Amino acid sequence: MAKMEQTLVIIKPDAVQRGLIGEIVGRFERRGLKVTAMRFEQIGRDVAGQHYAEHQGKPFYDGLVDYITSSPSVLMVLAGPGAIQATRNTIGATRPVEAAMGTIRADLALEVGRNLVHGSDGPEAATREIDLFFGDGGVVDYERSLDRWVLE
Ligand code: DAT
Ligand code: MG
Repeated sequence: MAKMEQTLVIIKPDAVQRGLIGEIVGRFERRGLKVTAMRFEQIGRDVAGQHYAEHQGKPFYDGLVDYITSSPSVLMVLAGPGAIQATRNTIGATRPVEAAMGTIRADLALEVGRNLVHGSDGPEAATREIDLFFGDGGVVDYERSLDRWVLE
């Protein structure tokens, strides 16, 4: 079995406004990923700046922060074997027109600045982002009875 991991997902403001929360959460659930934290919140500019610190100074940065703070998001932690990569490839490539068919971004989005969902891009980012959004608590460790049918 791949290494058990946790990853941070943001269902971004465009997805919430478009009524796609259930569709997106459902795709992760159906894949077998386990929800271990979930919160509905409008991200503030300060936290958005910390989350997207790697992009500070890039031409799209201000628009990115405006977008992610414009309306509420759903913040989630997903757990499972290889959860970081599984989540990234369920989401699809950054630019929706380049994303593989069957991914969330290819199926439901068109523009890079309205690409619906965020997933941590590696173990260090996952740790940092889970700490940023759930460092004060909210990640729940629990047994899921169907796991013997999902995990080897
Ligand atoms: P991802 O969200 O796939 O991890 P990223 O971390 O490179 O992509 O960038 C974060 C977000 O910033 C991305 O979801 C959309 C936006 N973005 C990235 N590159 C961009 C670009 N060249 N023009 C406009 N927005 C961009
Ligand atoms: Mg990224």
